[in-house]
Amino acid sequence: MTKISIVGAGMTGATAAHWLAERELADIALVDVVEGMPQGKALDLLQAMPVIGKDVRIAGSNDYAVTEGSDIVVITAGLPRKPGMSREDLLNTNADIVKKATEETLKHSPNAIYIILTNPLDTMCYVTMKTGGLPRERVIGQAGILDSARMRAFVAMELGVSVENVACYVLGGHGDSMVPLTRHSNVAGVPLNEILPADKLAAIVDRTRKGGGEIVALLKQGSAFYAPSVAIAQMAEAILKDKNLIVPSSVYLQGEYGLQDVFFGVPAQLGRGGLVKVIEYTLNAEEQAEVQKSAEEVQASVAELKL
Ligand code: TXD
Repeated sequence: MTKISIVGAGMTGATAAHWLAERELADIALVDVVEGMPQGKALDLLQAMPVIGKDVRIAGSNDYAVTEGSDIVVITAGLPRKPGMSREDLLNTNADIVKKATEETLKHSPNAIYIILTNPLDTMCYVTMKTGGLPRERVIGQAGILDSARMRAFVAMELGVSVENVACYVLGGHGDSMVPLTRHSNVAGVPLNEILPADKLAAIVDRTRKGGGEIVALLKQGSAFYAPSVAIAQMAEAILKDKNLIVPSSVYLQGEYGLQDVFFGVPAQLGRGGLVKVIEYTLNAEEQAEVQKSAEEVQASVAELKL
């Protein structure tokens, strides 16, 4: 049976398990350091399966042995942002956690594909790839689906159209310097910059960039978890079903977009082997400059790492 393990059974990890179980994609294992918590959440979710009619085995443990034989490992373990805290503040604490999670899961699932969520996201992807000595195809960061979905939601609300008609593409690091592409984003094929007045569009771009912080400020403890975790489910489904789905993801660049040796949010085609292909848009000078600036922020964060 196909299996997905989730390290970190907190808000995003457990909610991802929920979305995944609903899709009946794979058996699920939850791992966390908090005693009893992954076991309790797994049992609770398992008991929901008869009601929704899904045959999914779900186990929770504080021991990595439960992850044995995973096709996909999702890492959400770490500390979330507190109000006023930047994603970079979390850097070294979370790097140690992600390093351990990578080492331990690889022992039990040497062929797993990794989906990373822990912040600072692009840097944590780098930690997993380096720690595991993994090829770039097997380490993919989740940020872009979320950032793009936020923008899609705002555009749909503004125009009063179905979210299904709105396609948005956000490139860049998962930080406030992310690059929402307004020329490429569209409503039923019409580019956003032709459909929305400049001030409305600028406001949507700004709200998208600060979308994570807006929720952190409202929640007062913890950060967003519904939208980030459904993004994990979409990525896992694309991989397991070999869909070749193109979604914005953080992947390791080797010259694409003029960038080297950095994890960065770009449209990525996902299939059974993980990353199949990076899709390159033609950017104008202004967009390329924004991409460069965002990449420099990610590179600075990696440079601060004590691996
Ligand atoms: O889009 C994105 N990439 C993001 C990322 C969207 C939302 C959240 N984002 C980041 O994911 C966030 O900034 C954090 O770095 C992670 C996890 O966020 P979440 O909201 O799920 O945090 P929780 O609820 O605190 O859950 C984290 C769990 C918690 O249960 C801890 O006990 C556990 O991680 N944890 C560990 N598990 C296993 N092993 C170790 N060492 C460990 N340390 C903490």
